[in-house]
Amino acid sequence: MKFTAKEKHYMDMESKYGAKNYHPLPVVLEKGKGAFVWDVNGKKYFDFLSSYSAINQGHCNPKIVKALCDQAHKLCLTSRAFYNTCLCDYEKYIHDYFGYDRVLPMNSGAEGVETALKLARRWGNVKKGIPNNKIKIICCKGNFHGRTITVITMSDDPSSYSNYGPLTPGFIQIPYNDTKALEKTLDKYGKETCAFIVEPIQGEAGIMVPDDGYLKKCYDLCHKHNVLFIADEVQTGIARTGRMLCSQWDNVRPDMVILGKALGGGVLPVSACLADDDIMLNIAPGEHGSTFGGFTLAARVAVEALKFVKDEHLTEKSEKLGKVFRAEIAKIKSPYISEIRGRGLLNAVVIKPHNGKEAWDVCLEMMKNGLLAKPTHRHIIRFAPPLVITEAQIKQAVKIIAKSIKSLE
Ligand code: IF1
Repeated sequence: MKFTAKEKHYMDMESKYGAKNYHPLPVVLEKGKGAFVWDVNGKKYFDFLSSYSAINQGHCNPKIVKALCDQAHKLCLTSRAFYNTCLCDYEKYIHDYFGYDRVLPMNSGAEGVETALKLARRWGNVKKGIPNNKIKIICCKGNFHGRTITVITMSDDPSSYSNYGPLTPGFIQIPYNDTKALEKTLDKYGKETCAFIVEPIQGEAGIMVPDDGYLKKCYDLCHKHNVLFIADEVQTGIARTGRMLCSQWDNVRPDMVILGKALGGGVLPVSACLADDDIMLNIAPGEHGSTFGGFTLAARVAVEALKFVKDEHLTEKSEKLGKVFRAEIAKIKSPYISEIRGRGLLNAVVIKPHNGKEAWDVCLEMMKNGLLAKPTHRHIIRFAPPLVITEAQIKQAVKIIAKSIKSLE
């Protein structure tokens, strides 16, 4: 591929001074607005990754940026050593919005997951009476919950967990979308199990949508064994799948919900654990926290990010436009397309290699044609635009996808 001097300038600098923990698509972005981004040469693209569903409200959302800037001119950070005028409003807002007694505010999604694991283990010890060194948590193969040492312990992807030394004990992996496996494991280990953690749709695994009723059956099995049902909604939450929380597709109210990504409205890392008092109040002052957890900017931004989702009916839009997207993709007849799946605007197309080309080549072609998306697990392209995209734009985007795939045939 040929790059302009400007592009090379940025790519070479990153190559020289940055850790090499990513392999980005060769595009250098400079500006974003709504469902679009522009590169350093002024070329416009549809953003069909949305930073892995962190930009549900659209790039540089004016209302969210205003909330950030207004607060930034007043008071940016107090830590939790003192009260401030923002956190309590956010706590009340998110309480009313999702209906949980309390929120424990953190920053990244992985910190949200770590916090949920700590709350669950503490509940298991204090409330369920599981001996400290026996506490277990059940998780699913194919999961992605983040990249900290304990969280990668739950992973069955060697590229996630290998060669980092000893991992954290106390986790049992079972197959995803398999209630029999959960039942068997709970029958055997239920007494010392405090929680089952699951993505309502597995994102990184390739937008794996479980069978209807799977989440509900898991929830019921967990409650039969006095085990907490934890939903990792970091990627699937906040209207992405056509419900405010993806768990709602099965009418499940998880015992604990982990939010992240779009909770920060595409401008700040904001995550949260939602739970009722019986779980939340087992951690005493000074036993858990974070310097920036729930800080004033995050509190103001998160309220605006959630408000925007409701005011703009993004949940309904996501469900409606997801159907349009999948229907339009289904019209593309190509040896490259072997499957389309998803819910709402969290979708994936499985690419069958052909003519020596595969998903990465399709993504490069789409990039040339003005649409950005990236493969996961080599052959699956995730398509997740900001939820502010319009129906006309969805159809325009599918035309680009079709043109790109056809050009490789
Ligand atoms: C990367 C993946 C997606 C998540 C769920 C927790 C977290 C994530 C369900 C942790 C984060 C991000 C991480 C990012 C790419 C992206 C990703 F490809 F890595 F797996 F979306 F699928 N739970 N997912 O999806 O949240 O700490 O990142 O804020 O690491 O490259 P985080």
